[in-house]
Amino acid sequence: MIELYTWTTPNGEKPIIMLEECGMAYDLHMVDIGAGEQHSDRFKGLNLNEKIPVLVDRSRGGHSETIFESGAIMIYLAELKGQFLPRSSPARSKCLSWTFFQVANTGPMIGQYHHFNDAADETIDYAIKRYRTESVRVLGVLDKHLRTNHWLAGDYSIADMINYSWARAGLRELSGHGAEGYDALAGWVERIGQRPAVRSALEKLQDAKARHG
Ligand SMILES: N[C@@H](CCC(=O)N[C@@H](CS)C(=O)NCC(=O)O)C(=O)O
Repeated sequence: MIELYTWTTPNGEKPIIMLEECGMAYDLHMVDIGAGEQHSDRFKGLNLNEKIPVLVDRSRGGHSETIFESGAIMIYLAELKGQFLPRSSPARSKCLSWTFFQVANTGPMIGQYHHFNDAADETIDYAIKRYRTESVRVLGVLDKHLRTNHWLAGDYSIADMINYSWARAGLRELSGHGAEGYDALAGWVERIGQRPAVRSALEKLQDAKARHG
């Protein structure tokens, strides 16, 4: 059985979207990061970095696999199922380029912008401006690519799934602060959000959050 440890954040949404897209069975374990559950000894045993998401695959016969970092989880599932990641390059390397673009750019930049703009206990104008400018820029890179591409890397793939949640959050947070007019990106976010697997993933996550004690 696959076990997913996650929460209702952009990084937490990615693997459940993939699991739903692949039609896989899984157990959902909610880790309330607002309440600090990621710092428990039990969770540290799964990810020393104390961050969600983590996937544990106990369906491998005699041993189990524990995978942290959302990019690694997406690639693991894609290879396990033989879906949503082309087997050979150039299609594979294109898909991996846009996958790694997400974990290296939109996640850290928008995440830091959100921290300095909304959560920090002191206002540091330089940090807010720096992360806002970079967030708007990397969203602009996605928008530019999507003006001439229906999906990020050929067919719908892990590159689209992994970029979706941060792009959706980024457009919401940065419209009116430089990310307005990204119509191609907004259209792509809308297309992904309408997919039955994506809707089901996000609903299941919210339901599990509501049930989490
Ligand atoms: N690079 C990691 C980032 C994971 C991450 O930042 N997770 C956040 C939630 S979106 C978290 O667990 N934060 C809790 C904390 O920092 O204490 C990935 O892609 O999996």
